[in-house]
Amino acid sequence: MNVLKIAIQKNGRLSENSKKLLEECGIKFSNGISVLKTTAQNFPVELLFLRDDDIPQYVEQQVADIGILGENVVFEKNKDVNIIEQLGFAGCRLSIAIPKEETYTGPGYLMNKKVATSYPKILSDFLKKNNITAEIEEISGSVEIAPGIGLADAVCDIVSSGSTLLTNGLKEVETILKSQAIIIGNKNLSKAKQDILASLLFRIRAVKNAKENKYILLNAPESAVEKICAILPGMKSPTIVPLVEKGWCSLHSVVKEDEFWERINQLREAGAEGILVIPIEKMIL
Ligand code: PRT
Ligand code: ZN
Repeated sequence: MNVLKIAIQKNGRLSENSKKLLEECGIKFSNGISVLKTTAQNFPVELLFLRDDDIPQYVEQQVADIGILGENVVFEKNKDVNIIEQLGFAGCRLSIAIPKEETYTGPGYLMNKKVATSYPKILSDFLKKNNITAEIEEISGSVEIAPGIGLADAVCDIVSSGSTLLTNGLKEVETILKSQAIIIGNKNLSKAKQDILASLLFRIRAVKNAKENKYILLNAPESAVEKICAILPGMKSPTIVPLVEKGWCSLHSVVKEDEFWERINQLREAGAEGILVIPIEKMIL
């Protein structure tokens, strides 16, 4: 029987969201005793639990067919795999940071300095692109303490809120890479595995679209409908249902999560009342 083997992070920032995404796609996993892998009960996939750093290599070698991990690790490992889909979670950036009292003058600041990082490939590409000669000090963890203990002049590390840099007396001065969780895939998947992947992606996109959008219902006088329709494009166009009260109707549509507040104000100004905003569970375009 054909099964698509999916590598996810065993223990870390990506683990919960990766499992949650698959569960939101309606895939149920048995709580097997094995800590290495588990098989889905109702979909032809198997989960392998790995360190994120190992996932690109295992996908290249087809120990796993696809993997879920951060773009930062994919670009650093630089394996021969396909990038299949961006997933929109685990957003972060790989940035250069320097002691906060220093003045940054651009990439040239790093000339002949020592930079500590767990991302030597991405950093070295950045330095080359900017014609900078600098020493790369590769360390695997707690990169942010390197300048404080005299190991390096600057760091190149993952930043999310920025608070780790701040507590270590550093400031972010240059973003080298913006990253989020993605799906990578082996380049030689069989037709049967490609078909499983296609139906998995169909479900993932429905979950992602649902998260990025809200269902909106509102009441409005008929005279305001045209103006409101221009603000609410919807998937095709808004649904309009007459209300018992003469001259009034209810409009239903879909708004993008990130445009939401801006649209709400425009709608109220146009005459909308009783606005309800509801999460969408799945959205198939
Ligand atoms: O054990 P394994 O090798 O599997 O895990 P790991 O320790 O290498 O990775 P993990 O679980 O820490 O992170 C997995 C992935 O999450 C990373 O590869 C990124 O794609 C993504 N991600 C998102 C982050 C962060 N946000 C993040 N904030 N990875 C790490 N951090 C760390 C960063 O290294 C720094 O120490 O958090 C600190 C900075 O956070 P702020 O909020 O203080 O800026
Ligand atoms: Zn790792």
